Amino acid sequence: MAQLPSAASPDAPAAPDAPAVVLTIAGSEATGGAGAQTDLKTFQQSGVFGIAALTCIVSFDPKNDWNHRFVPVEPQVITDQLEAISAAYTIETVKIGMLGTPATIEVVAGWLAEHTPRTVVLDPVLICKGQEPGAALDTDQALKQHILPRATFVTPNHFESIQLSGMTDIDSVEDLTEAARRIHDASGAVVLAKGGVRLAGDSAQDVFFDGSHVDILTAPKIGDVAVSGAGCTLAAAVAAELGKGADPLTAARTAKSLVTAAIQGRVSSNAPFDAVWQGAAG
Ligand code: PXL
Repeated sequence: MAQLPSAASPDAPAAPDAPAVVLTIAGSEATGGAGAQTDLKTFQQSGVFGIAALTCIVSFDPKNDWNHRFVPVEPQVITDQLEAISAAYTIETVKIGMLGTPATIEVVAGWLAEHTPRTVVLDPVLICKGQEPGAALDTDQALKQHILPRATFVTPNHFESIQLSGMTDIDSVEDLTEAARRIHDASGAVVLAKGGVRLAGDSAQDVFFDGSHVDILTAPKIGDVAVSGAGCTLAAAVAAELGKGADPLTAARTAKSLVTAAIQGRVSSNAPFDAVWQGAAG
């Protein structure tokens, strides 16, 4: 009987270089434009092995102005996912997206404290349209208190930059730079504060600050309306690049060009917003 070559056979092809492993701890957004689905597409596009632990299920409601229906995953089920993941792999690079409740934050903060991954990219998702305002405030407080200090890289959008910096408004790149400095001082993390379509002018400008160096990342603005999933894609691409060994500024630049291509190649649907398409990055 002919013998099948085993992996150890001298005839077996050489194994390719193992990809970097990157974990996202994020919510599911069912239409695939944002959340964990977007993170996994970005990881694949960036050439890393993506893993996801789900924190909540978001289902937009087309009968109610596309508001978010938000269902948290049981804390024990989040713990179980993280247990399986960290038994299978040593996780050195994590991206954190929507957490959604103080109970989820407690689980994730505990896991971060136990496993101390080298790189923690935090997309500080503060608001979900479907959440009850009181609960959202508690969640925001818990995120600032328990997750932000563990982040090594933070990617706040315009609204999140105002909330995290304590500034009353951000109207210019100078304001955004001040916000990035304040968020760095509060967290110690590298900050990529996103101006996106929110600041006046023809370009989408983001401010990078690593504690000593400020860099303004600029790309042409594509339309005036934010595209669903752009923030998730940027943070996931930063995590992927850091996971592959890039330095923070190079990771930010590569992520910015991926997200710009993904916005250019966006997909429209029957929902009132377009979704980014990572595959357009080529
Ligand atoms: O884009 C922010 C975001 C992140 N994560 C989930 C979401 C959204 C926005 O809808 O649903 C799960």
